[in-house]
Amino acid sequence: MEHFLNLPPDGSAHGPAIDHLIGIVHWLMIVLFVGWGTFYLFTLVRFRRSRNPKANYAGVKSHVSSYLEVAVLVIEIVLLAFFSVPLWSKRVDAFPAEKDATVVRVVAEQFSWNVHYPGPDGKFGKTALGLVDADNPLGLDRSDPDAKDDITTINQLYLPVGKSVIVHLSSKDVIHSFGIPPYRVKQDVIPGMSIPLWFTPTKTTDEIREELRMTYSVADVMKKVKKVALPSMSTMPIKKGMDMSNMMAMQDYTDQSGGTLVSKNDKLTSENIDKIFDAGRSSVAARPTAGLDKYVSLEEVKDSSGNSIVAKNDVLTEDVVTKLVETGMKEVNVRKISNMDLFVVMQDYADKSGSQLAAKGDAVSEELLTKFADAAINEIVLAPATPTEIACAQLCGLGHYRMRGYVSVVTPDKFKEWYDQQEASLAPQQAAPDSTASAAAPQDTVAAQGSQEIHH
Ligand SMILES: [Cu+2]
Repeated sequence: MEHFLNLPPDGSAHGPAIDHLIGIVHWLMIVLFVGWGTFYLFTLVRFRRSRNPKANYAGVKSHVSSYLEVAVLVIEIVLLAFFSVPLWSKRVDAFPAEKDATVVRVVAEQFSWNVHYPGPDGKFGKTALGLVDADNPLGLDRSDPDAKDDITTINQLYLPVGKSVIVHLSSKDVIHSFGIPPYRVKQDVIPGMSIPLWFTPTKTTDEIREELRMTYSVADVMKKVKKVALPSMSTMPIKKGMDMSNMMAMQDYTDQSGGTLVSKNDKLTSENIDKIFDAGRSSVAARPTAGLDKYVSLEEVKDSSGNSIVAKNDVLTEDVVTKLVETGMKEVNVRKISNMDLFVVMQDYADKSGSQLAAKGDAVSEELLTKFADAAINEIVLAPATPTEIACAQLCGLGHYRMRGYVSVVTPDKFKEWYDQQEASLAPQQAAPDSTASAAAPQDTVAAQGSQEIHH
């Protein structure tokens, strides 16, 4: 059943128990669905009008249905009392000792995860609302002795494998939800509360990525080639209140003092048309929107002076389409975009002459796919770049989808290396504790490293 449900890989010590419970709950639901469904169909036939012209006021006399209901109730009580509640109580009660665990605070905000490590002293430094700013989202008070060695990161949660983790969760604004599917944890994060959560990662991020290896057909993407017509530009008369939302401006429109009213590539909504009209114009240079951003160009396009304006493998965004339209082109050779840029290749690849095309861990780009195709490599092995992410499982606002924290579960050695590095980058700031600017330094370093280290 667990296999059939296609659950994400499980890298947590308590994961198998959770998956097992998910499995039996599904079995119970299948039995109930089939049982009640069959009973419903049975009643439709058995109590049809032609056979029962008169209603029977006595109703059912047998006790079978009562026994069945009791049986369902008993099964549900067993599931709750012997599976769910023990599992749940272990999650919320049987916390490991803090000295045996990696202890970390995670403070959610719209739309990021702020991570706070206590440093070697094991004590979280004081935080204060008044100190919160863009460079110090946690409001950490670096003048507090306990705070001197504290490490903070944004959207980067590093953890060593094989050691329990205790995460103290809180939120600065709205309700978020801290969920890491491969580690089978999920907990709502509520402003004004500090909620602890614990789990023991048994697999590193790299190991989980290995489990997600899959073969991808380069040949199939390359087959999705076609010629698409480009929209043409025209000068259209305008009137006040006109709506041309499916068209876009092909030039900037300014008022008398030179202020921009409507920019090139802006949609010609009725407000924008009114702005242009009110500025004393009676026509507008426009083209229909192309909606070709699902395609990448197969050709390089140069302007009249020979400068490349669209490179091979560029996505045909509206900006790019405008550039093509301006050259007077009527159609362009494209292929469907692969949408594989969140994946990395899982082995080294070289062309026939032996020169390297990609190394394990390289991100899959449209350009790289074209290189593979040119080298006649038809299939590649890939996996998600970031298989262990903190997903916010709560619709917490319009930027909710941007709220992605990267979890890097690494070997204890690598974790120590990372931790020491973070500590080392704190050193110059300790020499100048009064400087607020330097408080940002460790975070900048982390943010910069983070983007590179995702692939490791
Ligand atoms: Cu959120």
